[in-house]
Order: sequence, then C-alpha cells, then structure tokens
Amino acid sequence: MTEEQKPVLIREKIEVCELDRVRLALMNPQLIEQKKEERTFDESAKPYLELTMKDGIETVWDRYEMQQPPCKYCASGLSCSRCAMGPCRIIPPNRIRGVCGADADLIVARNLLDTLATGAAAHSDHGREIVLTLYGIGKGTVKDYVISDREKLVRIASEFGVDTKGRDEQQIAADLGRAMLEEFGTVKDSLQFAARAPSSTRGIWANLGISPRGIDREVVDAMHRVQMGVGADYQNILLHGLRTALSDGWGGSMMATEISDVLFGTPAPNESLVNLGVVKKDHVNISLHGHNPMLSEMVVKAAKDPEVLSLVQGAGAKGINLVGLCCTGNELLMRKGIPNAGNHFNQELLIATGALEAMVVDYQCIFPSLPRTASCYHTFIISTSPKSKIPGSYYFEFEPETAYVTAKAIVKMAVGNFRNRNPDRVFIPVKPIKVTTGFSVEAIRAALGGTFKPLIDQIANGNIRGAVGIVGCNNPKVKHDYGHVTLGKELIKRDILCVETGCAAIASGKAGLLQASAAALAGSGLKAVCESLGIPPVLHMGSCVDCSRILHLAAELGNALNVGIHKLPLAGAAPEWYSQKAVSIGSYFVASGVFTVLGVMPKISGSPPVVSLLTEGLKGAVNASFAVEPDPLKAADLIADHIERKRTELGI
Ligand code: SF4
Ligand code: MSK
Repeated sequence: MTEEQKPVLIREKIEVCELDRVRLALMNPQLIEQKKEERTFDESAKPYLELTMKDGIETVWDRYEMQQPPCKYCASGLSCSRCAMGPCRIIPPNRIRGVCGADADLIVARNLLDTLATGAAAHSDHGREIVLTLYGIGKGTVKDYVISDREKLVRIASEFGVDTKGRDEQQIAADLGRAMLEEFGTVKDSLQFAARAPSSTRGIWANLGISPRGIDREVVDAMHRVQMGVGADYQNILLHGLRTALSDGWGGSMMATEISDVLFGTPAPNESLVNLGVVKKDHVNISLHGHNPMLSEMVVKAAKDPEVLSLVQGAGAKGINLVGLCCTGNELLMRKGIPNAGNHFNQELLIATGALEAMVVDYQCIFPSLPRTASCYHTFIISTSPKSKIPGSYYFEFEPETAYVTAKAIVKMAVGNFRNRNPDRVFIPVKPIKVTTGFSVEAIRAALGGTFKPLIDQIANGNIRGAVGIVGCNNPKVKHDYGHVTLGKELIKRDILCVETGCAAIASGKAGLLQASAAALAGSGLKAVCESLGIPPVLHMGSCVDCSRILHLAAELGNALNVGIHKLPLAGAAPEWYSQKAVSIGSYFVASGVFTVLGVMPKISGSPPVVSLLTEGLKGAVNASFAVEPDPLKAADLIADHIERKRTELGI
C-alpha cells in the first residue's frame, strides 16, 4: 500500500453491548477474590483480572467457564466430522464404529494427525514468509530489510552448498533463499537442516522411514491420510505424524529461526523488562502481538521516524512505548530488548490498562475476541496479514516490499489515537520485572568460551544433572503460569538447567527466573555454574519457532559426544500447552529422542491403544515417549528420574 492509503475496517466496528457487560459483571467481592487467585499465578495480572470481572469485560477465563462441561466425546477424541456421512461419535456398547467403519483408535489417531499437521503448517508457513523475504532481498524486490548477520548468512549458505566465495550478500541471499524455498517441495530424501542431527538419530529416522522430506509434502501427505477411506491403521497414521513434526522442527521452524537471525540479528544476552507494568502512562503505547518478526521489526524502525516523532509531540505524549506480547514479543525481546507485556493470557488484560493506543497483530495465538475487548476502551486492534483478518479490526495489508510505509502508517494511526484515551481509565498499578534474555545457540556457545565442552564437563561432573526445554502456551485448564513457573523452580532446585521459549519463557520472566540472581533458587551445582558465568538458571531461547534452537543445541551436544540425542540427559515439557503448534513441537522433540511431559491431556483418552503407543510404544521406535502429568511437582519427579536414568546409561 502507499502512504496515502487508509486501513480498511474489517466488517463493522464491534460494540460490546452494555447489557452484556452488566450480565458478566461480578458484584460479589469475595467471589472476585477467589476467582482471581484460581485463575492466575501472575501477580501482575491479578489487578487486571479483578478489574475485568468488576466491569464485566469478558476474558478467556469467562469463556472457558461458559463452555463447561465440555462434550466428553470431543474431549477424548472420539468424535469425527471429517465427512458428510457423519458427524459420528463412538459411544459403547452400541456405537463403536463411525458410519464409514472407523473405530475409536482410528478416529483418535486421525484427529491427532490433523491437529499436528495444522501446527506444523503454521510454523512452516511462517518460516516460508521469512525465507521469501530473504529471497526478495537477493532478487532486489525487497528493499526495506537488510542482512544483519552476514557471518550467519555465509555459514548457513555453506550448509546449503551455496557458493559464498567472492560473492556479495545479495547474491548469497538470492541463492540461499531459493535453496530454502525448495526445501518446502524438495524431491530430496531429507531436509538439509536434518543433517545437523547426530548420525545415530538420523539412522533411527531412516530405519523407521520418517526422515523428513519436503515440508509441504509431509503436511499434504498428512491431510491425505486423514481423508475418509485412506489411512485405516492408527499406528501408520501416527508414524507419519512424527515425520510431519520433524519437517517442522528441522525444517520450517528451523528456517524461521535461522533466517530471522540473518535478517534481524542473532540474539545475544541483553536486559529488558516484562509484565503488564511495561505500559507507560505518558507515552503512546503500541503492543506487537503474534509470531512473525517482519512487521514488528519494521514498526520498531518506524517508531523512530522524525515525522512520527513530531506527531507524538503534537499529541502531547512523551514518546512511543513499544511493548511485545507472546512470540512476536519474544522475538523483539531477544533481539532488541523491547519490553514484553506478557504471554498468551495477558493479551486481553493489556487492553484493560486503558493506556494502549493500538494492538498490532500478525498471526497465531490472537484471540478473535480482541476487538470486543478493545471496544470497551479506545484501543485499536490493527490486523496485517491476509491470512489473519479479524472482524472489528482495522486492516493494513502488510507486504515485505512496502513494509516501512505500512509500518509508519500503523504507528501514525496509533499516535493519532492518543487523544482518544480516557485518563481516568488508565490503570497501571504494577511494576515491571527485570529479565536477561537472548540465549541463542551462538550466544550460549560464546558464553562458554566458543565450545560446548565446558557445558558437557559440568553435566559430566554432575554440577548440572541435565537440561530441560520448557515450552508452550497458557491454557485455562491450568492456573495461568503456575505450571511453567512451578516446574521451572522445581527443576533448577534439582540442578537441572532449563531452556525456555514461547509463553513458558515469559512466565518465568514475570516470576523473576530470568535474572542471574535467580541462581540463588538453584541447587548448589547449578548455582555455582550460573554464578561463575553470570547467567540465570532458566535461559530464554526465544519464540515458539525457536524450539528449533533447542533441537540445534541438543544436536550440538550429541555430535560433540558422538551419540544420538536420545542418549543425552535431556527432556522436554509443555505444562500449559493449548496450540496445535505445541502438538507438533512435542512430537518433534519425541521423534528426535527427547522424553516430553505434557501438562494437559491431548484429546486421545478415548483410545487406550493410542495412549499406550505414545507413552510406551514409541520408546521401541524412537527411544523416547510422551508422559502426561498435570501436577508440575510430579512432572519434575518424572523428568528428574528420566535424567538420572540417562546419566546412568551414559556412565556419568
Ligand atoms: Fe463418520 Fe467416518 Fe465420516 Fe468420520 S469419516 S464423519 S467416522 S463416516
Ligand atoms: S505464543 S503457540 S500461546 S507458546 Fe507462541 Fe504462546 Fe503457545 Fe502461542
């Protein structure tokens, strides 16, 4: 779009009816107090929860209550509406097959593969958009972005066999971009980044026939298998789920991570702030929410534009305060030190500060209800992706070719909205918490003196018993942030290093675990290591796609010891997951050999054979499995036992 173009309002402006608010408003202070404590573990969220309950402003917790009790067939994976002969439900003793003849195991497995493929597609499509931008830079069609990490560009180009000698950045970007785009539909037998995995891990994949091939192919193959009349063997369906997940972890997500580093800079340790207290009373506040850093990076640039700054002065504000949310927020926090207002369940509460001029979103994890929440305030919801149009939002079509002009128009619109703010409704009673973030694989290696040997030595001598990737979202089935924080605290106490991404990492930040001083909460071995390096015991490794950094780190450790990933004292955990993307992440962790504990039961309990395959049977295939444990203290026991078993097997 050009600068003259105006945003389009998607459908009509949403107005929340007063009656609706009166209906939802809670008058009983004791009930409000009780619900506030039941709903969240995040101290900064509590005053806002109280406010929204008093004012009848609907939040995710209210909608969750409205949905109770859930359909037990759907909850256990036993309903299917895949074709027009249905919908069907498995209700023993009489209804034990759908109209087509599918039994409980098949229906559950198909539903799970569908879920997983959705998540893998979301991550990988995000990755493709980042790579397309790199390619556009190379071809000269994208001019608003630059290569920020040339060394990494050259390193990855070499990995992809792209000639780098004597060639400029643009030429390398074009060839690397093209080579990566071809990964989505490659006819090769395996994705390039999968070569990073230890040979023993790759051997396991090859033996099982799950080496990840073209990313689009695996997702299309998954969609084909769940069509009525194709896959009828639940085991075969789930095996392809592992392959699809691997194409995300070692393909789409890894490309998203690596090329985001090339374009926007490889994260290095930096200090910032988190929680809802990052909003500033006297500034124009703009939140950046979603997953893809392309738009948000450009908004950061546009917020410094002299023309925009003169408008800010004219509006009577002291400046522009950009704050991140969810994973777009993680990307900005890791690379730019932009403060982060919170994770998934902070998105509605951020609007209740009354001081947010605009919430700018790209895609994924954005509640469709945000315009309803915003209609109770002056906040604009600004959507930007043709894939993620939201009724009641203002829409600017974002394209890499015109990124700066669009970002500037968005920031100007937010600045113009400052005058509509009602000062009497501004509510910022909380103080932000300090965090240290930016632990990319490169940054960890650098902190260790250029090699992973010191980390391996500390694991071998037992100061660090092992490492756990804690990842994933918030889910109203779990008290907000309780699962993440409790598990993290319990593990570091047992000398287990935590590496975190996504909403888990932000939860830890809000709880003070991303500070070097949190080493005091760790066991004596981990504490000594953290203090000598000046690092927190919980390392922030980025956004959801950056779970690929955790895979990469695991691969580096496996390669250094010349063992498969499954031999290492590692584990994964997703204590509060909700998203299809989390199903893909958990599955590529397990398929790569990492035991993974889920805090929320997937919709599979309707099929004991599927449950048994995922929690036991997979051990015989990929040497790792899932466990489900809602209590984070018990989950810590499972993880610690697993890590000790792996240590014994390694003879350390
Ligand atoms: Fe029913 Fe089979 Fe159609 Fe599913 S695919 S809706 S089980 S007939
Ligand atoms: S934002 S996928 S709620 S981690 Fe990545 Fe958070 Fe989960 Fe979205």
